[in-house]
Amino acid sequence: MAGLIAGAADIFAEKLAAQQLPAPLTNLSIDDAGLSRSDLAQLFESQATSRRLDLEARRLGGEKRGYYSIGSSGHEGNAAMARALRVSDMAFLHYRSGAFLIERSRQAPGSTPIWDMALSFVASSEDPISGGRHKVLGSKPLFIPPQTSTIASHLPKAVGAAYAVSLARRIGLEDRVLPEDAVIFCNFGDASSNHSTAQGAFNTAAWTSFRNIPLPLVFMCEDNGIGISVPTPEGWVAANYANRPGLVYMACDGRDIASAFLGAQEAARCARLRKKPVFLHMRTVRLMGHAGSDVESAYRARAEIDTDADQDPLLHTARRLVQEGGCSLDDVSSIYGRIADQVRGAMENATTRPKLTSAAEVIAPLVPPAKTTPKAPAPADEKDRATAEPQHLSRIISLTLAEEMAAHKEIVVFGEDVGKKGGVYGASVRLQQKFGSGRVFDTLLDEQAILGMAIGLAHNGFLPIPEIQFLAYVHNAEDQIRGEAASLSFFSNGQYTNPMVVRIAGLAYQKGFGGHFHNDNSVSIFRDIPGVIVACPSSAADAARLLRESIRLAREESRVVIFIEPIALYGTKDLHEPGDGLMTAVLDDVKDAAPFGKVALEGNGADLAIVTYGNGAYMSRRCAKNLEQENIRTRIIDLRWLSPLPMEDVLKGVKGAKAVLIVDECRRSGSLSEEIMAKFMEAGLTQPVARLNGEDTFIPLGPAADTVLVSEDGIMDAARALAAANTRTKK
Ligand SMILES: Cc1ncc(C[n+]2csc(CCOP(=O)(O)OP(=O)(O)O)c2C)c(N)n1
Ligand SMILES: [Mg+2]
Repeated sequence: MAGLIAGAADIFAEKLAAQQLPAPLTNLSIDDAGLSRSDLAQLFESQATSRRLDLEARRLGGEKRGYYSIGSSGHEGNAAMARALRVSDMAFLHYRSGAFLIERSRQAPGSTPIWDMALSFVASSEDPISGGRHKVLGSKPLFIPPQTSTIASHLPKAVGAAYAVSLARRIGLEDRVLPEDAVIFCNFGDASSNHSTAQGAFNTAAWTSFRNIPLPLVFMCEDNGIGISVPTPEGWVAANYANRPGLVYMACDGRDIASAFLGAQEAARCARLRKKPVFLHMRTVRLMGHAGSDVESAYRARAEIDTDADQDPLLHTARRLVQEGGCSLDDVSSIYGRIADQVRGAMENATTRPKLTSAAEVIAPLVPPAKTTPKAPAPADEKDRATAEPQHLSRIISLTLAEEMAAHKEIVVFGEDVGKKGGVYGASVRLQQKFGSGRVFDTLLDEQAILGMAIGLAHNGFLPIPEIQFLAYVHNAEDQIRGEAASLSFFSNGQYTNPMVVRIAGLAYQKGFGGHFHNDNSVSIFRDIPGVIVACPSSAADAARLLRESIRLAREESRVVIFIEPIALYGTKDLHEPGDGLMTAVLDDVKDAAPFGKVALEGNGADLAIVTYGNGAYMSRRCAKNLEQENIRTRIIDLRWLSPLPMEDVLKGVKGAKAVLIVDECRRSGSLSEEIMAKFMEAGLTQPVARLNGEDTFIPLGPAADTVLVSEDGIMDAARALAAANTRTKK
């Protein structure tokens, strides 16, 4: 035994050798839990394998041949949950779930969990889940999408996935990923249960269940009593969840495999058969500190650390193997020794495997691989008369959504007030009447829940089109896009994707509601998220074209698209004169889509190219007419795509123009005009360039708003100044 503990202290092995097995925690037998001797032996193997992987990861970390490691030691009771669930019960895992993953792999013949995890721990490009990008617990054949390290951020999508299981059944979705009777599983720590993201997910699940909507979901809180160095108040978790309306509370002891398996089975059964969300509270211990670099003795008393070590779940399973499993202590020791050798061999081998070596390789899965067989559109539904008449932007959006929903049965639209009311601006009007409350539904008031719902739905083959009511309100839920939706393809090397089109009403110039929160003019939070596409239409016709292309990008290329709808243009009908109707469109006449990465070029004036989007494009069009009367001939380059910026097309568009004006309605700092300016510099643009932006401020109420926003007067002045400078240079 001594040989196998070299490098990192193996307290389990030491205690086993010293025959220090703990007293039973319960009077349950393995028979009571429905476990056979061979079940017990297999569970022990999974637990022991996970433990040895932790120890080896630490050893390699210490030798600078591996990386920061956060282990599963003390939490190996979660193997019982893996055994109680089916492999197709999608699992969103806490980082201490090594034993769960190993145990689950028994249900997928041919799995090689030790080798796979070893490759992941040493960041080899052969790691089958992340391709060497991150140490994550995940697997495509095991239905385990990889999770990020942000605690609790996987809970909203678990709720969404559970909702997606029952919704797929209700509306008869054909191409679903998960079986009809699947359960969704997620686990997390005791400290994480306090996070607002977790609280939001519990509340969403409870709210859903309270309304008698089936939600086959198990939340498992693995309570080791501490979060890094901060103890969770004794009894807090039970007190908090034992009596929540809509949540079924159960408890078990993860240190004792019989108790853990009983609890796991009961929770799985309740979720699967009663379709109720369950909160399973599993007692665990944390062994070897929080993570590889953590010095636990700095904040925990020695006695406390030792007490936990005495209650090691491996020791409890070992005791059962001896008392009920027909093994001797020597048998247990030799099983453990064999596993230790196997894990060490795998880890050593893994260190010799290749790593990612170029930026191109690293970033490749930010754009997911194209689908091999995009689903064919269904035959078009009967036409809405409204498509034959001129419509303003918000109505065109609802009509385009209707067109797309009729063609693609997997599309679902949801958000705050999108159902009966049809959205606060009517952009989803009449969709619920047409497609039913399964495909168009009101959510509870929680943007994080809405976006988590979108991710979860996407995991079961839906194409979600969530609506965020106002741009200013996406910020408290931003991580669901930034940390979760956008990163999934990256961390799974393109194996998991969550395509969606997030519609967001935003930008300024709104005359109805005033003030900042309904006039938020910054989109910078989306523009730096790797892989995310941002689109913004500036007219009704373009809204149809851009929305079609955004939906295609999500459906066929699995992309995450943010679709910013300028609120101020929602109801705008006229461009130059009252009654000209130039901002409206007849949907039946707009047959095309706006190709991704291509700008809309209007006019070919040689004096000035105006690069703009959204409200800026609207104002620039109006100004172009007036400038023409002053002999300043313009062309307008409507970006359409705000991220990634279609710079190749922009550079083509400005060619031959004597000057360039960037009309960027967003506030200056972090604005896309900064990026355009930088790219103009890099491209060696020779024409004079100027830019207009909103001031770096929040938007005030009433006419004061005009003092801080780009205005038509401002555009006229800047255009004249550029033209005059050109005339002077010519002289
Ligand atoms: C949102 C967020 N904040 C902070 C952290 C840093 N962090 C990582 S683990 C952790 C403690 C989690 O404790 P608990 O939920 O009890 O899980 P345990 O590690 O005990 O299993 C913290 C604060 C994080 N990963 N995510
Ligand atoms: Mg904890």
